[in-house]
Amino acid sequence: MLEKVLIANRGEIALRILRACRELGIKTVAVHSSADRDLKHVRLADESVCIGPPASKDSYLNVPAIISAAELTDAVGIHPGYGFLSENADFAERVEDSGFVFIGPTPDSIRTMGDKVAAIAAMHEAGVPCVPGSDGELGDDNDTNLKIARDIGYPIIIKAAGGGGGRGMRVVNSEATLINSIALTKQEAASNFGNDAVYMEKYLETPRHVEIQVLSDGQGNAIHLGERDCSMQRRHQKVVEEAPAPGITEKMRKKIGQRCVDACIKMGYRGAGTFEFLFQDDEFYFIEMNTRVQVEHPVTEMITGVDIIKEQLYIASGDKLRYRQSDIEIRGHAIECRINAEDAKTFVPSPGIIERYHPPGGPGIRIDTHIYGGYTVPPHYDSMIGKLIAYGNDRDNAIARMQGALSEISITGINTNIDLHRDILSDAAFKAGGTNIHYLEKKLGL
Ligand code: MV4
Repeated sequence: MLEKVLIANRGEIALRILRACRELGIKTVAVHSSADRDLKHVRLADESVCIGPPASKDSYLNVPAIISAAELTDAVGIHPGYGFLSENADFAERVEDSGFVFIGPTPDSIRTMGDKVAAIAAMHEAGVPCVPGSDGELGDDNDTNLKIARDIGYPIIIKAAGGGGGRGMRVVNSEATLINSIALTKQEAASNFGNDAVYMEKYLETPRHVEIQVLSDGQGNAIHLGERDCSMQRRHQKVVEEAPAPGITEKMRKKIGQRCVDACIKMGYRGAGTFEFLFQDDEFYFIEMNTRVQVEHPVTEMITGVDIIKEQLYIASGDKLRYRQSDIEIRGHAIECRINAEDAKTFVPSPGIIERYHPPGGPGIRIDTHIYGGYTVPPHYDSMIGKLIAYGNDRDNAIARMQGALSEISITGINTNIDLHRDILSDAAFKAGGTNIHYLEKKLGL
C-alpha cells in the first residue's frame, strides 16, 4: 500500500480521503490555501503545507506548488479528489513524471474522456450505446451538416468536443438556425476550450440523468457498482442524488453495467470512473465519462458496501481488484442531499461564519462534511459545505429517514439550501420517483 498520500483538495472530500487513508494506515499530507488553515482535515492530517493564497488558481490549481509539497513531505501518491485538477491530464502526467503515483486513471484515459468526440468514439468501439448523432466532429460543409441533422431529425443539439458538464451546448429546433448555431457554438468553443471541434446529437427532450459507477484495475479486471439517478438538478448543479435509480430493473442494470465493464477492460481503464447516460423511454444513451471520484459516490457506497475511495487507493497501489462482479449486491436505497451555503431564493453563495451546527443522527444517516460550529465558510470556493446521506431498506424508508434528518439538522449563521431539500423530499413527484432533468427547474419556476 502507498505509505503517504498528499490530498490535493479541500472541504468534505479532503476529509473523506483522509478518513480512507487512516483506515488503511496511510499517512496523510494536507495541502491548503491561506484561507483554509482551519479546515478540519488540515488539523487531522499527519502533515500540512500551505500552497498559496486563497484564489484556486494560486493554490488548489497551482501544479508546481502541489508537486513541491509532495517532494517536501516525501508523499508517495497524490489524490486529486473531484473538481480542481482531478480531470487534468497534464497534471496527472506531471505527477507521474515527478515520480509520484496519481490516484486516478492514466493521463491517456483522462485526455481521451476530456475530448467528448474521442470519448464517444471509444464507447462506440466498445459497444456502449450512444445518442444518435454525427459520426465524430462536424466538418465545415454546410450541405453535409444539414443532411446529418435531417437524418438524425430535429431537435438536435450541438456540443463542443472540449465541453462537458453542460458547457458549450446549443439546442437547434429546425433547419433554419442550424448553420448559424454550428458557427456560434464553434466560436464559443474556440474561446472557452481552445478547441473549436463540435459534434451533433439528437436532442432528447425529457431524459433522466442516470450514471454507472465502475472500478477497474487496469490489469484486465473491472466491475460496476450499479447506477445513480442524478436528475434532480438546477443549472447543471446536482441537488439530490439517489441509488438505485427508480424503475431500473435488475436486468437493465446488468446489461448496461456489463457494457461499461467491457469498455473499461477494452480501454485498459484504471481507477474509479462514471459513465454518464441519458435515460429516456427505457433506453440508455452514453453522453460523457467522468474519470474522477464524484461528489455523489456515497449513495453507491451505501447500497453496495464498497468503500470507493479505499478501492481507489488499492488500485493506485497496484493491487488487483478486490471484488468480482458476483460479490456486488445492491441492497436497500440511498439518497444524498447536497448542502450548499447559498441564498434560498437567489442561489447566490452565502459564505460566512457558522454559528452553530447540529448534525442529525439515527439509523442509516451519514453526513460527509468538514463544517463545525465556529467554522468560517470562505468565499473563494464552491458553496457545497456537506452532504447528508440517508440509507433505508427501500426508497420509502430512505425518504422517511432523510425527512427525519432534515427536520433535525440545524446550521445557523449562514444561509443554506436545507429548506429546498425539505421541499423536494416532500414533493409528490419526487416521492413517486423517476422525475426528469427539467423537473426541479420547472418546480422552481425557472
Ligand atoms: C444532452 C441533453 C439532451 N440531449 N444531450 C448537459 C450536461 C452534459 N453532461 C450533457 N447535457 C445534456 N446533454 C442530448 N443529446 C440534455 C442535457 C442536459 C442535462 C443532462 C444531464 C443533467 C442535466 C442536464 C440539464 C440540461 C441539459
